[in-house]
Amino acid sequence: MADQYILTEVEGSVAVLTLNRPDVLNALNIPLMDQLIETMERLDGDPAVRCMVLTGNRKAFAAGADIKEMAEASVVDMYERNNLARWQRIQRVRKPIIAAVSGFCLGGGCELAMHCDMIIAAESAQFGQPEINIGVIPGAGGTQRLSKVVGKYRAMELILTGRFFGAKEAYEMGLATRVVPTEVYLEEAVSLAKEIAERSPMAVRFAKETVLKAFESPLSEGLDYERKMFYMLFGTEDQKEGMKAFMEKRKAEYTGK
Ligand code: DAK
Repeated sequence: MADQYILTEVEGSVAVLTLNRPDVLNALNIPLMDQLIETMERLDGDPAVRCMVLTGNRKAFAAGADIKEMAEASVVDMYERNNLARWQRIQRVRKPIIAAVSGFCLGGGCELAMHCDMIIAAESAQFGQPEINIGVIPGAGGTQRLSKVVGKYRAMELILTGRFFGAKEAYEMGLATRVVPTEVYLEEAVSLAKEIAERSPMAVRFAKETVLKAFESPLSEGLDYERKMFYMLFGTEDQKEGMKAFMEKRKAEYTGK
């Protein structure tokens, strides 16, 4: 039987996905990435699931792409592996994903966290893009996403030196959504996921898509996009329910219709 690199647990409408290669600090090899993508896409299409949490273990979220898998690769090998296509599939997941990070979150691991929509960092979290130390540069969006989040001058220092930085610094730079005690980092992420899961699933997905648009388009285009998404929500039962519940002073019950 193939190794199970992704453990999945569904709690109500929240799915928790755990990276499971603890012996190598959850290094992201191709079979793990394939299982992760397959799981995320399956859950993205499952109406019972409204939000996902992606985590590792206390010691490591993920210490990067598997160095042993790529050490001897040629340019052609790397091209043929077409790893970027795998990452693009993660980027296309429509439901929100919260990264719950403890321990090492490095290289491709940090890029994976940045593919998520929020990052809950345990006090023990250690982020970094250390690829420069092994003769390469970030390859799954690190140069672009980290720069957009923390700004050119901080990204430049982090990527050119490869130094690790802790949860507090990640929070101060805007990379981490929250820093929480290590004992409760997963509970905090799941609790945030449950809070989001109570909202209208369509509005949540549209909100995710529209916020992401802000990173890819000029302001005028993003505003246009937002306006259209806003109007579209008036075609959902959830919008009627949400506004009716407000007027009736009760909690809305969203169905995703
Ligand atoms: N790959 C493979 N194995 C790894 C690993 C990694 N990234 N990180 C750790 N391990 C393994 C170690 O080899 C060791 O295995 P054994 O030797 O016991 O068999 C085990 O995990 C425990 O690690 P250590 O003994 O080193 O543990 P320490 O506590 O002493 O040190 C550390 C922890 C995190 C500081 C250290 O392990 C470390 O520096 N790891 C490498 C971190 C790193 O350089 N990460 C960036 C990798 S490059 C792409 C997309 C993405 C990428 C590339 C292309 N495309 C779309 C094309 C991403 C690239 C990367 O992430």
